[in-house]
Amino acid sequence: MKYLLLTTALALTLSAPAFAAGSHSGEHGDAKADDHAVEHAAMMKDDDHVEDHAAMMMVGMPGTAKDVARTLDVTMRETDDGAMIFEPTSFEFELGETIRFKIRNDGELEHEFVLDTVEQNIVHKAMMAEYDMEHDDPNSIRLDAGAVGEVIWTFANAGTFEFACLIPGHYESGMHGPINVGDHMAQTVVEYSTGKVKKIDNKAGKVTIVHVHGPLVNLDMPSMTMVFRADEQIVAKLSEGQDIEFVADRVKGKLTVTKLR
Ligand SMILES: [Cu+2]
Repeated sequence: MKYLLLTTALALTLSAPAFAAGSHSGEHGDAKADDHAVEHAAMMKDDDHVEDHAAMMMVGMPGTAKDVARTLDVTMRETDDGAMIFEPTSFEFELGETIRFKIRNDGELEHEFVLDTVEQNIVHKAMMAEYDMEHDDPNSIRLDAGAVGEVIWTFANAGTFEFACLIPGHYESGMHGPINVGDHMAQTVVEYSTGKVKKIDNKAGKVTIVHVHGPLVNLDMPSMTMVFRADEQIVAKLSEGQDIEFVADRVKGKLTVTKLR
């Protein structure tokens, strides 16, 4: 055990030769000094971790007012049948979006609004059950009955997160909901399908495209040979045999090429 601690201390200190020299003659005393070195190193590491945690979390980071893209009203209250709820019950955001949550406690009890991962909410909930602690971090706000407040938050990571009230018993009574942060840029990229122009019918404004590949996500169709409508401007850019990247959509009920690149 002592040897293990000594090894760790050596790895962390610049005065390694001095420790190594002393360890033969006065093993006991040196080992104690090393214990301190290790403890101190561990404490320093914890402090750093806390600072990182405050600035950037999985759920994102504190936002600034000038970046706010949307302001959303959130209410917290108890219901007649004994539940405790947030309204709305879920959120959808785009990656990088900064949201101003205007939160109102319409209930008769104290409530809080905390943004975090599901896992971290579980951890903090357990801590609150044990210590009756009160959070005061940028990702949360606690409000007395009738009070209003706001949290400005930037959702910097894609994924599924959670808003919750971690006051003992409240989460279990219904005070939590999912936050989905999507990667909109990725969706824009996959919108385009590829294919080869087989036939153009100028008069009818029709284009036959073969080897249609890619998602055509908005139409939910597999790749195949398909006939599309296209307006004059689109048709003018097409020639038979041409490989194209395009977006198709339903226009007046007909599959229509709406974008080319
Ligand atoms: Cu609550």
